[in-house]
Amino acid sequence: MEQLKEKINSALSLEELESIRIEIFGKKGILASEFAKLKDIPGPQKREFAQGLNEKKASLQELFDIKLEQLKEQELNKRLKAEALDVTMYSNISEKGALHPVQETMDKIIEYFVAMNFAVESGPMVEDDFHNFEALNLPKHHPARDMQDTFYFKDNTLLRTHTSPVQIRTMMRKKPPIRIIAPGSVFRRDYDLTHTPMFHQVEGLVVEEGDKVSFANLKSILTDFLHYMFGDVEVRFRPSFFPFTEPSAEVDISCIFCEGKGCRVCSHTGWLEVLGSGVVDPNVFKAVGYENVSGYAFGLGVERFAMLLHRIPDLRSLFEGDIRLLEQFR
Ligand code: 2NL
Repeated sequence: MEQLKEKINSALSLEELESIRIEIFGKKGILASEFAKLKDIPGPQKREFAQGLNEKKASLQELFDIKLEQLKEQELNKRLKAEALDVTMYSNISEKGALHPVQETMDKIIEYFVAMNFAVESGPMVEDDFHNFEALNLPKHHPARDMQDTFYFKDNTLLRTHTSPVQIRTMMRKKPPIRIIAPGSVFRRDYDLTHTPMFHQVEGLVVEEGDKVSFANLKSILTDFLHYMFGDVEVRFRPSFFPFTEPSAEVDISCIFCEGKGCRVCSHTGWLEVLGSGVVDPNVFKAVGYENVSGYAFGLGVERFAMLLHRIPDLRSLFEGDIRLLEQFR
């Protein structure tokens, strides 16, 4: 009996205690074999023997339970100590962060125009019909303001589909000369390989009194800008149409993937379209209350520039937030 108590008391782990439990209390254990002797004990002593055995079992059980609790607590404390986090611990392991390629591209575009004496303007993303469409010579029922392209709220409010309303607001607030760019997020109901419902634009606007500003000024600055962004490329102005400019031109660069020889990216034309531009339509000036002025404007999609500069094949990878994409830009 004392030996068994000693055995329980000397257990050093829950594992050891478990094997002792089986040895003493188990089906084929010491107590079981003691109880088995009961059938050989003659009648009169049977009761006394059984009683003694039950008392022995109860006191061993009590000792066992105490020991079990002790060891459980001991092991818990051991684990807590081993898994403890020192939140005050100093660490000099640091990983360098990176700008998202869209932000980095936006910064580079802004840097160019700031160096060219443009001011950076911003405005609301929730706009109204007048600033987003009407003032830009986009009358009601014009296909570009189709329900399919625009996110509408009630009461004439919508998510801006371009950053042009920033320029409209600036013109209504200030007199010429105006020399600004408007970078920011814009929204259109479109989602496929080459379109996301939110993307980024930089638009530019230059306005002077009289007839000082010409298409030649526009050509000059955009050609220089594209050389700054893409290096030694050919730049081509191609007649086009926008409701807010007249004349209008789309601007192409020679394909940076095949040097203009023709490949899949440029659809075998040798050219990549990168900008829209033009001389501001008189109807736009009328809408903001300007008279006797001249100006040019342009607009570009930042994601497209980022994709070309970094050779990113799928537009959607810019919006998935996959850390493995971002890690490549450190
Ligand atoms: C494109 C075309 C363009 C403009 C944006 C503009 C703004 C005002 C007045 C006149 Cl307030 N024009 N913006 C002009 C021509 C083209 O963007 O393809 N963007 C990605």
